[in-house]
Amino acid sequence: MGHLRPDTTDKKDLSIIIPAFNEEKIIYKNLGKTDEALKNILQKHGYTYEIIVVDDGSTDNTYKEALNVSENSVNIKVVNYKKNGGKGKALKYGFKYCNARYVTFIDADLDLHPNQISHFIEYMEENNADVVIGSKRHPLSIINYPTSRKVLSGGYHLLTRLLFHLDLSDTQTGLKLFKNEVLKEILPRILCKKYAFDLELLVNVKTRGWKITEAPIELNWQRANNRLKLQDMWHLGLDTAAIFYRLKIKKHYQDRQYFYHFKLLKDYISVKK
Ligand SMILES: Nc1nc2c(ncn2[C@@H]2O[C@H](COP(=O)(O)OP(=O)(O)O)[C@@H](O)[C@H]2O)c(=O)[nH]1
Ligand SMILES: [Mg+2]
Repeated sequence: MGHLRPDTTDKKDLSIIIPAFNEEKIIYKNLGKTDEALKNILQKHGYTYEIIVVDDGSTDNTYKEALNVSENSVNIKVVNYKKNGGKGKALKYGFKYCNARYVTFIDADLDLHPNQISHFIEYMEENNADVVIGSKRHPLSIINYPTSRKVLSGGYHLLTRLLFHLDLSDTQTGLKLFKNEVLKEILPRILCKKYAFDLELLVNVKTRGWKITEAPIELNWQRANNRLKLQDMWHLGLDTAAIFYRLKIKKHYQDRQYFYHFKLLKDYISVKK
């Protein structure tokens, strides 16, 4: 991380956004682990960070548990809203509270340990990239997760390759790193709120000409149960078809300054409220 110079403005060096839906059993422990990891890989070396937890309308004690951790750490901020909207909505909402040059998305279950963020930052700087995404199909990745999910992930990868010709080997992995300005430009264009959010985001990042690099990851499945339901897969399929329609037929993602500035203004007003 030799090239990441601590910021001299009041901006933090890194914001990490953690979407959380019904995670009361693990959120306390995992936020502690994340804070600890970032202290070691960033703070120790003079870099600053913030952890933004977004409670995505949980119906359990996720919000309370997250607040309990934040009371003991100046680096953790917890935000929430009432109605569950999906991981994409949570990440988009969390970004409104970010104040850092680099922004990371990571899942609350810590299948992907936050220690890996330092490699992501190195990848970004060495490759002069704007976005670094973790890929389960990178030759150096070490992955340990259920076979049913491997099959699903392989099928989805083929489908998206066929439809979008993206030269990316995995759009869906939870760990991603962005330059702040990329998200500022791209997020207002994103309409998907659930799992196809990742695909829509990356399609837009590519369409707008930002550079993406794939990084290896170490993934260790942590959950006792697979939470992905048949209904989620149905939504993923429908949303993917909608992205195809918007990209190829409606040309919705092409440059539309009016649309973009209107959305920015709307988002700004909703944060101020
Ligand atoms: N399943 C689910 N996860 C959500 C939702 N909103 C936010 N999340 C968070 O999104 C991340 C990934 O969810 P997870 O269930 O682990 O998905 P998986 O890793 O693809 O099986 C976790 O941090 C969740 O807490 C939601 O509506 N449903
Ligand atoms: Mg998970």
